[in-house]
Amino acid sequence: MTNIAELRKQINYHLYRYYALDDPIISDAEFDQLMQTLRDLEAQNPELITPDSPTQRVGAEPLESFDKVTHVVAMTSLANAFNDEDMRNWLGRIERRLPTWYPRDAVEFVVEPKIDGLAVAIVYEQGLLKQGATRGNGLVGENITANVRTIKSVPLRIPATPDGPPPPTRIEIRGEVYMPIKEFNRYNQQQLDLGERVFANPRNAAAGSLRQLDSRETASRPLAMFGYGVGYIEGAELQTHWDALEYLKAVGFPVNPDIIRTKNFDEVLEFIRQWMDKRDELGYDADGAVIKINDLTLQKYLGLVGNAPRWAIAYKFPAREATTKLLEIRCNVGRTGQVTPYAVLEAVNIGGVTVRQATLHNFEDLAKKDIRPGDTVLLKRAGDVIPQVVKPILEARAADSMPYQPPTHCPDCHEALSHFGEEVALFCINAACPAQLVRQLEYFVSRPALNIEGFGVKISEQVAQAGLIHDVADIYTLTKTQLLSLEGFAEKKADKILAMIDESKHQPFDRVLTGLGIRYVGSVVAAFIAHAFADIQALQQATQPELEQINGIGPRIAESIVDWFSRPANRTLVQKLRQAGVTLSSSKVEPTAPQTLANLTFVITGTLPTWGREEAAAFIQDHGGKVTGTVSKKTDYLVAGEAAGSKLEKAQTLNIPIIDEAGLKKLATE
Ligand code: JCF
Repeated sequence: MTNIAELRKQINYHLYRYYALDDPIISDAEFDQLMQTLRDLEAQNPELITPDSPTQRVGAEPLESFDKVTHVVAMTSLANAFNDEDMRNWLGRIERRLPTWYPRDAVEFVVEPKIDGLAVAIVYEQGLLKQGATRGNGLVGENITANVRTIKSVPLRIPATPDGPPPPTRIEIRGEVYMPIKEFNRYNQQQLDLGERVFANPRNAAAGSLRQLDSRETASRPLAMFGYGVGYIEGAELQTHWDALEYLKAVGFPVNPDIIRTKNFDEVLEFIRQWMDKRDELGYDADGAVIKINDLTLQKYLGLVGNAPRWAIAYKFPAREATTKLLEIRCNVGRTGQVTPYAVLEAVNIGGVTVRQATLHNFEDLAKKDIRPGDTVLLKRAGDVIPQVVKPILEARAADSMPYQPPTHCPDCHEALSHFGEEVALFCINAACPAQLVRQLEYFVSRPALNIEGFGVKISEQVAQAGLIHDVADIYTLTKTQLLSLEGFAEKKADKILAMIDESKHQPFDRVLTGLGIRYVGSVVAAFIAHAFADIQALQQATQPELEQINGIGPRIAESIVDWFSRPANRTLVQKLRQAGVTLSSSKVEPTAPQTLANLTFVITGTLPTWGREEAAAFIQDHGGKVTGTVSKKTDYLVAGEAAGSKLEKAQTLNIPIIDEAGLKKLATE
């Protein structure tokens, strides 16, 4: 048997290679394999689970509220500089205070990009992560330990390196938690696909994710961290800030690789200039640079002014902000029918980019900020993110201005809009709404779905507007003559598109499922479904409790699927796709096990002696049986293990046969 401690060490090392060094030495698949082995071992030997096990990063039970944490050493803010002159003045102030014994040309500077995230302090005791806290007001922050533990680049134990120094008695590591731009854009796209809220910027994304009382939610957010200093340390000595950063690297804590050290102040300014010019390429949202005096003794000597250190300063990059006139508030209709507002602006240049439109996020946000047509508004642009309207400039508001009223009717098809349950979002529920059709088609042909190359946004609009299609299945009946009637189409292009459409019929089931655009069913969930259901017929007939039995599907997704199939227009769509010859079943329908449990419905409860509940469910399903979550008259057998509770009682009252794991195996082999 693999030594569990050894395996854990191996995995932690690979996590360090991946997250701290950005230099993995095994493939993702190999890594997943190691993790699975560890999970299996821990499942069999729960007493061997340790708090620093990589399996313990999935989040814990939700909290009622965060406890307060008083910082041992205050977490100061930084004074700001806005130009080179401010920087030279800062240097002048330091040189004037330099003690006589300190040679002027011995002063060293450390310069780093300033990340726009959330400052966090992490305490390790004897190498073990004990506490994570927000900065709060600098003196008192919030205890977010459970959330910090889910950030994969944060080691649960230091050293995380195989040859690192021994762990210090205690250390408080400070740094910035952030969401990398790539992850931010990916996360927001996924939220859009699910019809969910998006974050305005990476900073809000990091702050919002860390503020979750449910750390399981934080675990699902792609956060990262860079250490930028040590609050205090017991059991090791540090002479300089650079030493501190080197020390963090040595124990395997991630440190921004862009940080530099120099004695030359012109070089300091030069580096700041370079980052400013390539800030869109840094991979994280940087709002400036931080310049620090390297020598910790000198830092101490210089001390604080107010609540900011004299020995450090933040050089703020010019804000990519501008004011302009908001001409009009218009609305878009998305694929799910969700209507979202955006601003049409008088063109304005922000940091070299001409902006004519900006996002207004949603109607709630719009109302909260009381943004009105005709207002002069403050705009902001960050990284690769869509420009956003920050607020109206109230001083410049016209006397006769009126609050904005959200639309009552669809801007495209003019049908009345509706709300769903508690949600503030507005929806156009007209299945024949042309705007939705264009969005649905765009999505159907997109890369994660049917991946029909060459069939872009433009063609989607053309075929919908020409009335050639009424749902996405209609693309399979498009004719060459029809395509040739559209602007910009010649023989060759029409032939090519038709061939690509034809080819897409062979795309696998999960891609077709993705393309249907069922709310909450993106490509990941679609893959789970395609794995669990042999064909769309079976999926269409599944009830909500049955769907909830499937790995990766919760009540919200299950409800959405049932709702989708309950609509006649959608059932017609499925029928049309079938007639067109599109793949609507999984290829791996070949049952390997004899279907001895066909037509039988099982409920599993309690702890089984050797199988986990999922394993037992897989066994039943492999043998053709069904597994549901609740005992009812339709249940044929209750499979009960140790500590079975209310389900056992219910089965007894309903006179449902109760079997154990051995009984189940026997039943399947008879
Ligand atoms: O990246 C940052 N946002 C950042 C903030 C980096 C630093 O080195 C900082 C900081 C705030 C305070 N250093 C201090 C002392």
